[in-house]
Amino acid sequence: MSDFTRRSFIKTASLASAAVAAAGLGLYSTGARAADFKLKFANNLPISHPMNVRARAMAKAIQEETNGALVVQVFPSSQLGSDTDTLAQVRSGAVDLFSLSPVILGTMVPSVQISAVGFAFKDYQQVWSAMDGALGEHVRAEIAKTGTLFAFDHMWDNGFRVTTTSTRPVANPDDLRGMKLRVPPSPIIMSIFRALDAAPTSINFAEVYSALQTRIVEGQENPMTLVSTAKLYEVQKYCSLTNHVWDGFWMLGNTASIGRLPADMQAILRKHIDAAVMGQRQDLAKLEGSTRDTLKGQGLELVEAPADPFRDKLRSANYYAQWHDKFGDQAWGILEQYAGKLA
Ligand code: X2X
Repeated sequence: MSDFTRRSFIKTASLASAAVAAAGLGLYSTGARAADFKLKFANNLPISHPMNVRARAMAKAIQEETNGALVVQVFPSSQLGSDTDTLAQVRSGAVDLFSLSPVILGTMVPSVQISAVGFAFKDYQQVWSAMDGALGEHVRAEIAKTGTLFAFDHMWDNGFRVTTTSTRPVANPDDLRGMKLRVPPSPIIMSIFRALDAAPTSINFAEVYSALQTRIVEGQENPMTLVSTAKLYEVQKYCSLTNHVWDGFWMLGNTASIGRLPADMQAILRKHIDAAVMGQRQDLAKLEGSTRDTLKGQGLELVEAPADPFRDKLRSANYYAQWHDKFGDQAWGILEQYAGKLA
């Protein structure tokens, strides 16, 4: 008899004794209330994005393994609100799980932006060594210091951010001068494009398509998988392969919400989140090549944009020195352990 069937058996046997027995299992301390737990998982990605494909499978697997005792409801595409709204909700516990990029979480915990320093990571070997290693550990400790949030062990992948535009290609930093570019509500992404003399504007992702369509902005910057799944190619002409920042999503949990789950349920939740995250990383790796062809097929002109001139311009604008100062020597040293010397 599975653990969860045994529990429901206990529950029907007698509420009084069930309450005592269930308390021993950590399910609940008083009688009557059902042992079911429901968690809301919010994210800002399109329903077709590999993260949401994996998240649906994850929710199904959790429900099956707990015989319905734990249900995770997935809310994609900013259905519960914009990123900044949803961050407030996960802090309060109105939302229990939220996948959020460190570039936006940085509005609450500035130090977590260290994984988004411009042109730091050159490939995924560096990315995962850092984020599944000491740099990820450092950032998760910073998130835990909030007391209201924690981050699960491994990050979802978003990808290397490229720059799409409707007016002109971006092959070098001079092409960005004065360009009205949408960026996420993110101090570090804003600072990159200010240092490159663009004219960045913070807009939540939910409004990006319409901002591009109405020409409020000329362009935006995001990984190719998002340019594809959010159909941004419908309102853009060029895709410049700047790869200026590697980005991911921390799977954030409201500490109190998740802490209320019995220990074995928490273990099941962690196991399936990890499996979904690792699977999604592989999905994006597989999509890398085909997404270029898809975007070309959708009419986007792909433009090479070698990193060195951008990196040199950031250096001359004191960008690296400023962020080194903000993050401090210890954290910066951990970053350079994986990314090499940055300035
Ligand atoms: O808002 C964005 O650009 C996105 C979807 O990449 C993030 O969540 C940072």
